[in-house]
Amino acid sequence: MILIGKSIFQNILGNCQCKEALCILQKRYSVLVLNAHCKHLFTARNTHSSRRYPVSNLLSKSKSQHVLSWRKCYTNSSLTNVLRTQHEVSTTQFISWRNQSTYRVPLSGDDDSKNSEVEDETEYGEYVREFCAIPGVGHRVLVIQPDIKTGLRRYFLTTRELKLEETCALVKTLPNWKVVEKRIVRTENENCKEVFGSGNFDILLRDIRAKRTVSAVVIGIDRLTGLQINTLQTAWGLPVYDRYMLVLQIFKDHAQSPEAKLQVALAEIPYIRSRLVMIHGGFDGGVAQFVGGQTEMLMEQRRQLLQRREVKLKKELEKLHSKRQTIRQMRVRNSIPTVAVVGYTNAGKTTLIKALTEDPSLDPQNHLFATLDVSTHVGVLASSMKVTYIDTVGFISDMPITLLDAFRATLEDALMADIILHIRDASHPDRKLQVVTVHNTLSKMLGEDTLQNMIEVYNKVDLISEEEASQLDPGILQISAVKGQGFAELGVMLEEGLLATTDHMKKTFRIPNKEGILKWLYQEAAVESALPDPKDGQFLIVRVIISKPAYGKFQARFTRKKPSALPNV
Ligand SMILES: Nc1nc2c(ncn2[C@@H]2O[C@H](COP(=O)(O)OP(=O)(O)OP(=O)(O)O)[C@@H](O)[C@H]2O)c(=O)[nH]1
Ligand SMILES: [Mg+2]
Repeated sequence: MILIGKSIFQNILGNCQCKEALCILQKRYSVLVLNAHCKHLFTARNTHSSRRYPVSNLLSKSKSQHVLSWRKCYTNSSLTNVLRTQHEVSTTQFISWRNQSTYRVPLSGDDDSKNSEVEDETEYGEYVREFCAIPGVGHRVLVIQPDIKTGLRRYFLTTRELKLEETCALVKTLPNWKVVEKRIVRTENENCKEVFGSGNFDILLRDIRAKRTVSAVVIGIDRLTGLQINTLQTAWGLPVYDRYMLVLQIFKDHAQSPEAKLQVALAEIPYIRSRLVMIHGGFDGGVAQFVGGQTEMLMEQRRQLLQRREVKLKKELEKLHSKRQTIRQMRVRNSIPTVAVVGYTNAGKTTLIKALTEDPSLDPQNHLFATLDVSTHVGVLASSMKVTYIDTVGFISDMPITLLDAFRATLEDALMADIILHIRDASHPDRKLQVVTVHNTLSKMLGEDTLQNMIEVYNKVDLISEEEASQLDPGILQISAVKGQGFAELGVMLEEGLLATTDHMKKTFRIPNKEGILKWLYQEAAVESALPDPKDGQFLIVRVIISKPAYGKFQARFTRKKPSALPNV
């Protein structure tokens, strides 16, 4: 039993008339099932061919007993359902022409809505395999960084060499991917079909064909068009990837929680959408010439499928999101101030939180996008003030906003924190671009106001010389998350910031030297110090940081008229 997909049919149609194509297929396969995509392609080709054959005519003349009716627009899985119920076939295989692989198609049940969900999943799975699948064995990669001098993609605050290094770092983050060669290639117009001008393109073509050690090419551009990818892949005979694809794969690889997995699945959809549009929207060769009528209908079906999937994923995410909102409300009730730690990927966010909280669950790594899940960790400042640190996903330059959009809900939630702590990597040669990237991304996502409650620090100063340190932006605290350098000053800054942005206040009480009140204060507030009153040993002078509600409770419980608070120190 063979189920023929669009691509294989398209390939056969590419070389002959419709009637002949059908004959070839019938001879080749004992049972022939052509799905809706084939139908559309076939019809489109038929109306454009010099010899016209109505599809129904062809079918009725067909000798094969096993060609299923095309009257209904089947997707692969609804066809498999027909096969299962009418032909008692329990499994079938799908042949994909593009990646030359054969894989099983799950058979759907009888329930209609379940069927359509399974259909969607199966069809979507095809797109993923076609546009996003990478081999598990890894790749030996040639990284090409286009040298762009003008236009929106020109290098701003960075250099082509640094950009090349970052693209290589992305490649190396993927398991079993190795950079075997890297080069910078000049281009006048990176938007053209071949990305590079004819001279450089020919040199690349010659070199790549001669190299047997290279199994894939990565172009250090945020996003290539479908047409560009097709053109380069055809010319070079190797898979070609852009930075979006790399980041997407890293995200897929690092996503652990259900939430992160859903977000990555959501981030994948715009990528697939753009690839489908590029192929069927009239920009690419092949099917583009048949745009109109049936092909438009097919495009519309696909658009709706992607939309359905997007809505479904967003709903599932929303469920998790509301769960997190409840946690946030609880946090507010418990009055523990929050600090969201943000920054460029690999800047040291997780390392710093681990150092400040000693939370063993945190696992900092020398990888790009090691953290994809928002997580919270409670630490205590020198003043005994409890703080919840929120670890977040790192940013990267040229990150397509569609990719980040998938993480927006979680980030927005995290960034509702009382303070945003921006970790800059002082040791990175690209630190200026990194800082601007973080600022732009935050203000793009959450508005300019977000930056107002932000504290910034330079991390990794143990890796730079004193001279380099003196050239950093003055007025920004320098720390080392690994060595603990600057932690005292950081603690003070956080405390001051939190006192300004939350309802917490510093108070000094004179209380009787009995266990009861002090115990209560230890439970409800952060006790900085509790010392005997030098004037009267029967009393204690207690310095606390206390929230407004807790202060209200203190007054109601332990003071009759006015609070016996001493003036703030
Ligand atoms: N020498 C030195 N290395 C540091 C310092 N802070 C972090 N690192 C290292 O930098 C690498 C990245 O640290 P992470 O804490 O995972 O960075 P991150 O910002 O959480 O990265 P993502 O989760 O990928 O966004 C790790 O190898 C850390 O050991 C520092 O102050 N000094
Ligand atoms: Mg991290």
